[in-house]
Amino acid sequence: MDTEQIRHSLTELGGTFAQELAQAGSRQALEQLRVKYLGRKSPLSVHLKRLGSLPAEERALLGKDLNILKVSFENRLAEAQQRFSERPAQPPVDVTLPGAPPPMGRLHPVTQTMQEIVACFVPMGFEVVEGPELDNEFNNFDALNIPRDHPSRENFDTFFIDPASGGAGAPRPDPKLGRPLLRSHTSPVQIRVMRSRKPPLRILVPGRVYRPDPLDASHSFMFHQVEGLMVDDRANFADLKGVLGLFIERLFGPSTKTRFRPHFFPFTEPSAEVDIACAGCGGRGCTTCGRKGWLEILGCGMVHPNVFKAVGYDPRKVQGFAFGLGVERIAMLKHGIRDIRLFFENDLRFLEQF
Ligand code: 2NL
Repeated sequence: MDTEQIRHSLTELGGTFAQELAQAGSRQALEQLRVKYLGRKSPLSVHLKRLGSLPAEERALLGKDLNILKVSFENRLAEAQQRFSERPAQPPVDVTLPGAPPPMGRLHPVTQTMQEIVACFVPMGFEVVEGPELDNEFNNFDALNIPRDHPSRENFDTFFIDPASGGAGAPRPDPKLGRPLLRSHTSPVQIRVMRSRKPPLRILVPGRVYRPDPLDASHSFMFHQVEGLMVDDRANFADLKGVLGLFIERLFGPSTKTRFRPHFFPFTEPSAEVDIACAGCGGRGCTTCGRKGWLEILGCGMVHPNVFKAVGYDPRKVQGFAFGLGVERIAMLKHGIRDIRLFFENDLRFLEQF
């Protein structure tokens, strides 16, 4: 072959290389191409070996061309190699598919129960009112006919707050209002409402309350209450029974048996506790109801005249009833929960069941 024929064959070689490279579908195919076009027995190598026998001028020119082709083959093979070392193509994304649902939260079972309780009273004309968890001795005790020497005022029965802990700007404790404290029931909110409004009143007060009880399966230093108060010139014990009867029907079902049992509260007279027949045993007695057949669900009574006097109402002109219940207790009865601490541990295995 003279140099002219060699050049011609190189053009063809470049063409077939490009064709075969485009068809190479694997690493092995590329390796075969490398051997065929760059290996020791390849036309390129053979031509390069023979360069020595050519006249100096032709040798330089053809050598240059052969080298350009060789480098070009090497580069294109390396490029193709890259294609195969990339990760296998992902299946295309279907943008019309619905997205992965984001994890949804929910209301805490105590909040759910509180809302269910409130929803029973709203159709009976009760208005929801909230007030501060940090209140004072007057609203929490004095106004509720709990005198200064009453045992529930002892340091051990209430969380008193050191007024000095508020710093230099802390309000000076008013001797009439007494020391600041964490409310032990939501009644101080009713006191606030009665002191600022005239009857008739129908209010419902949900909220957190605090009592320094040692923790056990049925006691917590913080829990939730819903209290209710109705005051006008004629609201009587029959109205109390009607309102609470309707509440129990709505929350526990229309055939729930109830009983009113005499009781004592300093802020009501007469007072009662209300029980429902235990759903676990149908009144026959089981471990849920302590073999009594009845479950206590709330306390109630006619507002004591001393409470009306304390808020500036004339007990000869107004009368009314009040009631209070523990939300956790109701939630435990409704769902068969055996330990109140589960509500406050934030364990999702518990909370996600509601
Ligand atoms: C219970 C019992 C009760 C009240 C709360 C009340 C409030 C005012 C006046 C009169 Cl302002 N009474 N509240 C009355 C009776 C019972 O709660 O066992 N709660 C968990």
